[in-house]
Amino acid sequence: MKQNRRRFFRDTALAAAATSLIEQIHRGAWAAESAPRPCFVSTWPFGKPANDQALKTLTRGGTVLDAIEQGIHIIEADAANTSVGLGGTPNAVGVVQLDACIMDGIGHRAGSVAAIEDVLHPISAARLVMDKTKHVMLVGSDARKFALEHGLEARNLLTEGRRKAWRKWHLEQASDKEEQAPTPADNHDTIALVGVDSKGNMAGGCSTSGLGYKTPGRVGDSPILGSGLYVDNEVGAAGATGVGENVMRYCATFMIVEAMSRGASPTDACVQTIHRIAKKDPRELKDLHINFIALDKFGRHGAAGTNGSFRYAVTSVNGSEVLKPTIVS
Ligand code: SD4
Repeated sequence: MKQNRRRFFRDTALAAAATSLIEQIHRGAWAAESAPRPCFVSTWPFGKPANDQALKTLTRGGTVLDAIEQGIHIIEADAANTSVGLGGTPNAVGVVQLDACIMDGIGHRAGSVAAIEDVLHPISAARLVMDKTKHVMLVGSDARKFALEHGLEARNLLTEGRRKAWRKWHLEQASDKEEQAPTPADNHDTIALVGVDSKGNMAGGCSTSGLGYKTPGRVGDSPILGSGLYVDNEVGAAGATGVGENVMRYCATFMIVEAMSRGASPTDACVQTIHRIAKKDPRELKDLHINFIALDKFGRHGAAGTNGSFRYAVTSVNGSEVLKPTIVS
């Protein structure tokens, strides 16, 4: 009898230990020691200076949310990038219309603006929506009015270079020439930036002028929570770049974070999501133009995309680097 009881306790203890081990593996807890925190991950090589700024902001005492906002400012103010903020590619009638969102893991808060014009920092407009209103999303001229009333800088974002390129495209449209709109592969460079601080708190942001020469009023995935960006403070965060229509119909970043919550590594979560989308979508993989970054609570990162040219930037105390993601083809 005594022996049976002893065996029972021993077996129960063993089972509990095994369950806890499996849970820890699933939660990625084993990676916690090897992945440095804080860590910032962003889309494309141009995300590197945004990551660097984010880390600097955090080091100087800002929150991970401040770090995301200030990191994205760098790209929004850089006219060299033709798909974000200043110097962004206009829509079909030559107007730069921007989309952005921000998410704070703490409190699961979010703010978003869509089809906003003449505001240099749409990411800050999104943050103001989050911080100063009871709402999550403002759009169009009212979003612009709100942003300017709250002190954001008004700016003509259409640079001469972008205006000329648009004019050329516009004239080609009007003539009998074959359509010369930029192909999806060369006209999307959204910044999605996600980060985790040393305590495991997470935030993310996304900012873009969207697909070049889009129909006026068109809103892409970037300001849509769960599509262009998603953050779950208990699990991780993910961001997207590519053809928004092929992201937002699937709530792709939500899907990625959910996959991580079930134990997938960040890269596997991105790859699984691409396969899941591809299974449903009539397009071929190479025509989907969907690319994702992911970061979990433990500082592990990963990415996958269908564009062979997709790259992502990672920054931690160990330095900044541009990495090749898993290309799904
Ligand atoms: C959009 N997803 O508006 C954005 C464009 C983009 O990299 O990602 N560009 O569809």
